[in-house]
Amino acid sequence: MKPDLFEAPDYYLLDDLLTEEHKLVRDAARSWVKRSVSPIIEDFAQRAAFPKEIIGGLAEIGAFGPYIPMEYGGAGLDQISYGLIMQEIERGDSGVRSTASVQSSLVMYPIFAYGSEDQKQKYLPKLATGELMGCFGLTEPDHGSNPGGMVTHFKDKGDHFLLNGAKLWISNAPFADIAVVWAKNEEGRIHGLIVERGMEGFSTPETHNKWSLRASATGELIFDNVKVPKENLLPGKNGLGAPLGCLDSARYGIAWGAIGAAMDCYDTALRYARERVQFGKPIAATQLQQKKLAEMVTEITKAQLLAFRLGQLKNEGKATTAQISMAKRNNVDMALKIARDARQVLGGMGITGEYPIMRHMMNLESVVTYEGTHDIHLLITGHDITGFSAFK
Ligand code: TGC
Ligand code: FAD
Repeated sequence: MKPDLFEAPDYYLLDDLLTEEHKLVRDAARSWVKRSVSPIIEDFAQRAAFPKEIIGGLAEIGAFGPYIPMEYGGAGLDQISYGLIMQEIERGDSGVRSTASVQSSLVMYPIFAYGSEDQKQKYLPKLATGELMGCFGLTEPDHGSNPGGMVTHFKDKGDHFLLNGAKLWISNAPFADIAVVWAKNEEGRIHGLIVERGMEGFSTPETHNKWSLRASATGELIFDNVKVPKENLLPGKNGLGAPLGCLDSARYGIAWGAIGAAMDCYDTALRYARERVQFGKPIAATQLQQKKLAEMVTEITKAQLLAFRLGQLKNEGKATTAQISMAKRNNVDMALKIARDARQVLGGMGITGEYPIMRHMMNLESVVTYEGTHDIHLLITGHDITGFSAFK
């Protein structure tokens, strides 16, 4: 793979809107990605292996619980800093960002928001340092877009709960120490349970043969009469709104993360187009390639402004689920289209691992699907503006 010469586009001088803290956090994440992710990621993606050695670095740049208060080991940052960290990590690789998203928004967030004080003290500091890694089990083989139909369930056995069922497509599952699992009780009400590796009847087989997110470990969660201690139930919230509330936080991070992947594709294509000579002149001097590059930077700029404003709304506690859906959907779609155009700018070289574009493009096929598909987010907007749910 080529040396990482990344320079971020900032066409509308977004940096002027950032605080010194935002820029420090962003620049620290950017340098770490150049130093620790870019040199190794292509090799891990080619081998479909998760680079465990990056866990410590992710913790150091504050990627595990950026907005979780410092008293629980988090970085205590605001939502724009959180977004900027996700942008920089996904600039390196969506799978690495996935690892951070799951740990922060899908494991630390539910424990922080819905957990007991004992659960917070027990798990959050260790999750923040990466000493413990977690995963989030919502999706099931027959319930993806419709998680409310889940069949994984638990029964009250007096001194413990007995958990049965299966989850599919779970990021980090093959190596996670704990899983935040969503399951129905005997009344059919959804609750969150913390399941620990080593509990009898709990297994996490890895999902192989992925063409996307190859540097992220994905697996199943199988629960075969697992005895879960009663103190492992998250007491603070139940119902489908509990897992969906975590998704709001993760989807917000993805809206920023996708900008990072798009920036990397644009920056790579721009540099290549300036250097690649055909018909006696750089291809960047041709109108067709300029159209692609000009449209890319326009779309990145629009996505940056959308994410920044959403970050302000999140900081003020005013961001709605539907606003987050719009940003996740728009920005991931934008990144995927840019990846496809950028790959064409590189011609045949675009399909190789010498450049990051094809890897980003394949990764983004998962990003456009997980955390709610492109279609589902459109329908969430449709519901919000018309008042009619297309799901019922
Ligand atoms: P619906 O009737 O609309 O809602 C049920 C209850 O939930 C409430 N609610 C929310 N609460 C908090 N935050 C949100 N985002 C919420 N959205 C809805 C809602 O108010 C209601 O509450 P109540 O009290 O009235 O009961 O539910 P529905 O069954 O019609 O489904 C709605 C739908 C389709 C939008 C939803 O289920 C959905 O978002 N589906 C997509 C599933 C999804 O996103 N799965 C993601 C799995 S995790 C993942 O992909 C991780 S990848 C991570 C990585 O590697 O980076
Ligand atoms: P389906 O729900 O079967 O959808 C198939 C198609 O039908 C889609 O195009 C969808 O948009 C469309 N569709 C569905 N319903 C409607 C409708 N009402 N109207 C119109 N079209 C509709 N889940 C977790 O819980 N935890 C994780 O950590 C996690 N990590 C993941 C990692 C990867 C790499 C992947 C690929 C997925 C991951 N997921 C995870 C699961 C992910 O959230 C689901 O794949 C996603 O929600 C879609 O569910 P599905 O794959 O079952 O597709």
